[in-house]
Amino acid sequence: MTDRNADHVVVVAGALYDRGRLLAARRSAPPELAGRWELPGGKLEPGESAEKALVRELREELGVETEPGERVPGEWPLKPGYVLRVWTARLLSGEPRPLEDHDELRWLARDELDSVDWLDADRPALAAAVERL
Ligand code: 9L3
Ligand code: MG
Repeated sequence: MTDRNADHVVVVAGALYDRGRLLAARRSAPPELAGRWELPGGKLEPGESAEKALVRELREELGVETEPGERVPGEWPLKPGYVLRVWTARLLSGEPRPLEDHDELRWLARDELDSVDWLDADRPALAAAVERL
């Protein structure tokens, strides 16, 4: 897979779960997204597979090792030219810390998923993802 697909930049994000809870991350940048919550992840680099990108992004942003599970069916539009794709991911080692681009992390139980202000694209992505956890 390449970094672009049908002329869209692909952003991969992880529905990272551990012991029945899902990790939500609060963005600290850019200013227009700061304070909103997301499934952590980022842009594919040229020539990188989506799963590799996801593992790399979660390592860079959270300092953890993860194992991608299945792709959550669907694709959600972001800003013009960008689309979001989501994978489930299992925590292998480490305790997530907000190392990059986030200022707070929260493990949410299923009945707490609505307790944070998700980014617009992440809301439907999350709904699709939780059915597969
Ligand atoms: N984005 C939206 N939801 C997400 C992620 C990981 C990213 N779950 C948006 C925010 C940025 C763009 O995608 O506009 C690129 O993300 P990043 O590389 O800044 O994390
Ligand atoms: Mg990111």
